[in-house]
Amino acid sequence: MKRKRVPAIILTLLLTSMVTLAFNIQPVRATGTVYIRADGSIDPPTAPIQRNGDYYTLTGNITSDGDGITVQKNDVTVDGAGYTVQGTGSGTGIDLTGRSNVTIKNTEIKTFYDGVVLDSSSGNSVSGNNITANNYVGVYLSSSSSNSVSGNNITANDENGVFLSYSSDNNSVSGNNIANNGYGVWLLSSSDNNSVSGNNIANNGDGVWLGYSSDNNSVSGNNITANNGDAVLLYSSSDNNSVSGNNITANNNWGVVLWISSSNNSVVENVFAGCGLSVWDSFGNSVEGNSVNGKPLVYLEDASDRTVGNAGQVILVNCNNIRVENLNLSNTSVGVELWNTTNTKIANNNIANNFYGVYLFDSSGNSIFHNNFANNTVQAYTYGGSANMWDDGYPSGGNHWSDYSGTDHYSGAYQNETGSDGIGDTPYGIDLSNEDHYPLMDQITLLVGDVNKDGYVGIDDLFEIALHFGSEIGQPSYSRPCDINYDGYIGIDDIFTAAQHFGQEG
Ligand SMILES: [Ca+2]
Ligand SMILES: [Ca+2]
Ligand SMILES: [Ca+2]
Repeated sequence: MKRKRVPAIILTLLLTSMVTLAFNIQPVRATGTVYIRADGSIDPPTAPIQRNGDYYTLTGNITSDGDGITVQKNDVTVDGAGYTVQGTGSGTGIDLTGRSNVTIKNTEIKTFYDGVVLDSSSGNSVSGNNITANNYVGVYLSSSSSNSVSGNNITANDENGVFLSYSSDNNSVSGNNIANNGYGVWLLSSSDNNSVSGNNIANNGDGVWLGYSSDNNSVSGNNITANNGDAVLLYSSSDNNSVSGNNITANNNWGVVLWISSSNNSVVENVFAGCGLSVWDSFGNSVEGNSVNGKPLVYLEDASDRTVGNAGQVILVNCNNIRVENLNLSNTSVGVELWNTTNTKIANNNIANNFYGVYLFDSSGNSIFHNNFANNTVQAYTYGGSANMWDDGYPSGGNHWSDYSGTDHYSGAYQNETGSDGIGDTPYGIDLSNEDHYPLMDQITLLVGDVNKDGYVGIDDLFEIALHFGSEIGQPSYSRPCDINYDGYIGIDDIFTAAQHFGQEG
């Protein structure tokens, strides 16, 4: 077979266009790892870095399918001048292993395994960089102390934005934007005396974790917002830490959790909105001056014989005989939490739109009735064999539950007598030891005497009671809202009680 010959002119045209293409559309060529050697030299010398004494300035982008820049000299500054150090998913963007007093600034560091690594490094500064889209951690500190990570934009890293581990102490993480990472900031494994302050920590899996004996750290003045899990979690013997002055808003799970032997921490003057505090087997913590949805976060430990006043959330640890009444405990992580608490009364509250309405750990012998439980993800959660009273007997009744699906055709203590009574005919079950025997069909009103629930105790409320005067539970004329004292009879004391609240608004 005779080969077809390609005419020379076509070959020439083809080659010309290929050469033109090669010049016009340059593929991203890996420059490979650039070293700043211990003697101060740049290796390879063709790398786009200009040296002026101990000051190294990038003059172009660096791409590498291994590490980006490895710094082997102490006491130098690497100024990215806005250029990019880019990887291909493996290696470290800028490696400061074993370094001291090195500054990395103004650099975009992206798509490595880790963005910046400090291992056994001290006194270094990582500031004003854009550290993004790395496969593992944005800035990783291991066994490193007295370093500063500040003013960086640390986003979209798969695992952590900033990770301090293996006894990384006395470091400062401040003024960074730490967003859209797998997790925000982790301090683990005996990382002590670090400061995490003035950061914006948003839309991460969790905000800040302090775990495994990480002590004496400070988390302060941060904006911790819209993280998918917890805003701040202290766990596993993380003690003597301070969480203060943070804005903690709209995180999907807890605002602050003190979990598993995290003790003697202070949680002070934080502003929670749409979330709050939880405590799990942790004691001796100081919780003061915090607010939840604009109202005080009430935390009592080892307290007894007290009434909770105004509150947006109530946490009781090792308490006895506390009264939690007439409160609106809504739109937070948990409305009321009881840990090893007994003999406490939770009554006449609105408990709505929380993750947990009421959360009881090792807490028995408490009375929870005449509350409105509305649209909490978990209305009531009990743990550790807690056994409590969820109603006030018959006819006084239990709570209103927005997810109760029973009907009301009968009356009587056994709900087997003819005539409805405003109480569900079947119990509302929580678990084997916890059951509301007399769930209320209608929401209770926190304003006593406001029969028609218009937020005011007026003459129409008194007329309404008078209209049903003399009727008994089970009779068609009986109206539970008019039975102000819940005794199954609409009588003169109901009118008197309502009259005492005449003119009140709520
Ligand atoms: Ca009934
Ligand atoms: Ca009214
Ligand atoms: Ca009555």
